Amino acid sequence: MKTELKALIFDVDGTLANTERDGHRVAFNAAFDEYGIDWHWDVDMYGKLLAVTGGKERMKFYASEFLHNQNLPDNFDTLVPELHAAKTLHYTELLSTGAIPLRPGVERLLQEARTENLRLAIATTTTPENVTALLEHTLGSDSLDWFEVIAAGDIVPAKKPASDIYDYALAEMNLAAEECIVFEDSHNGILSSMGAGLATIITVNDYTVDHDFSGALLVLDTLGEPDQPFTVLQGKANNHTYMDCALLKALHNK
Ligand code: XBP
Ligand code: MG
Repeated sequence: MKTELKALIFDVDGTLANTERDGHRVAFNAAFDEYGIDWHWDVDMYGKLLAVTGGKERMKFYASEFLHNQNLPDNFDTLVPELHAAKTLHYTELLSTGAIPLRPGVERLLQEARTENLRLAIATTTTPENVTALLEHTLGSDSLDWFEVIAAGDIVPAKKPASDIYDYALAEMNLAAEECIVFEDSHNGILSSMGAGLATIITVNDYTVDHDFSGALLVLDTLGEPDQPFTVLQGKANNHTYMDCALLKALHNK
């Protein structure tokens, strides 16, 4: 007899909402402008930079990988956290305009999971303020309480693809990996969740559609809606056309 499905754990960036191209990227560029730094990350370059999770880590990766640490701004190492704080302000301001909606099916599935008493959590590398801003401006302030644990940012020493953030969320909820299903969107994300032993459903986006999702429970284009069916890219969805708790329980029991 398999264990009962008790909780759903969600990644944020790329999974709850497509925040990278029109959110984080734009905010990084605004912070560079604010500080008079002549860096501009276009859509293609930003895709390459997503190889590294975490904004501070991403700036250092850009400096080493693409600029070979040449001609960097003065005091670059101490500037990075400052630039990152400025970027977080630009990002949260952008979200407060309602610029970035949730992906299809996300709100419906969260609501259904609450009705069915499935426990909810978040595990992300992004800064905690960014999660709060996204939830508040899409689902309303009350939605922060829907999540028993919001594991985010520098709370653990190693960001995804390390499993630390998922290990942390499981420990906080006192749950075994077998009792949960994770929603992710990227290769680094699934490496992290599978590293913690967690079954993982993927919804891809433009930046991650070609990633390796070996071992995923299911790979979809979106979670789908009753009038907006998902496309199954890998795995079997038992003739369902959108993600709901019945499909989650069936997948969990397999
Ligand atoms: C998300 C990220 C984040 C954001 C930026 O990865 O890599 O770093 O791009 O957030 P995942 P910060 O979805 O796999 O958790 O700038 O706040 O670090
Ligand atoms: Mg992600």
